[in-house]
Amino acid sequence: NSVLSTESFGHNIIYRETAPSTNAIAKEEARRGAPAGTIVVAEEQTGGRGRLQRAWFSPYAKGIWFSLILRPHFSPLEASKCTLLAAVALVRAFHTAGLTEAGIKWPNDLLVNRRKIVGILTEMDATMEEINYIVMGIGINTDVARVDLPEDLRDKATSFLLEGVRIPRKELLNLILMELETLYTEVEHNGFANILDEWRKYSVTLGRDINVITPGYTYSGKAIDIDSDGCLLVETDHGVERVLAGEVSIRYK
Ligand code: BT5
Repeated sequence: NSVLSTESFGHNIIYRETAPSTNAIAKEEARRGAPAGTIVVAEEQTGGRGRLQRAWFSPYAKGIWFSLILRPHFSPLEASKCTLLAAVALVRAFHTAGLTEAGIKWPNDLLVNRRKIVGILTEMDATMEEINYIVMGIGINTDVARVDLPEDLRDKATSFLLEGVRIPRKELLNLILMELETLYTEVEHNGFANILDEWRKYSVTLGRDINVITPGYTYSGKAIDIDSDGCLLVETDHGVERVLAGEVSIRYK
């Protein structure tokens, strides 16, 4: 903890050499009353998860695989914007670390030169009225080399190493926790508006022609903006569609 410069984020650390998924552990710990700001970090995940039950590749000591427990006072309806908050915090931290080309692909990816370097998975336990906890899961490829990548990720993924930026994982995690804490504190006081503005600046999705892929059907259009709920607005031949994060993927055309 001596290296941490945060007020509370990361002061309570649950560290595992290996874990199925840090999100699963964090949810368990949150249910058992772990305080806000607790993080779960693993060197390796054997069952790392993305959205829609997709797998997240998390090889030993080659990345930062962690989950942060939050207990916010805002409405459960605002929770999905935590993913946007995390993305903005990560871009800021990456800038400080010397990786300046990272852009945000809505809703939960950071890309460098069209390749994915970060995935974010936000999960929540809440009633209609209030949030019990949020678990924000973040996976960052730091030391992943080309040979480490499975075939299907060779052309889709990148890392700090592959982008030629070297930074110790602890240092990067500290930078990230500082930015997350700063933005989260700002949101608890002033809401999400400023963060959505900053998100727009870092977005590599807005202005693009995209395919929206839902489990049921696919359609195409142009990503024009996000609204105050963090939904993506897509201009199609039939008018503007409002796309909710969670159950969709988008693909650039
Ligand atoms: C995500 O899902 O991008 C969210 C990933 C969240 C991972 C963190 S790690 C800590 C915490 N614990 C967990 O179990 N999860 C969180 P999605 O948008 O569904 O993207 C998944 C897709 O990304 C996969 O289908 C692959 O195509 C690709 N992918 C998997 N592993 C990758 C990696 N290491 N780097 C780049 N792309 C990857």
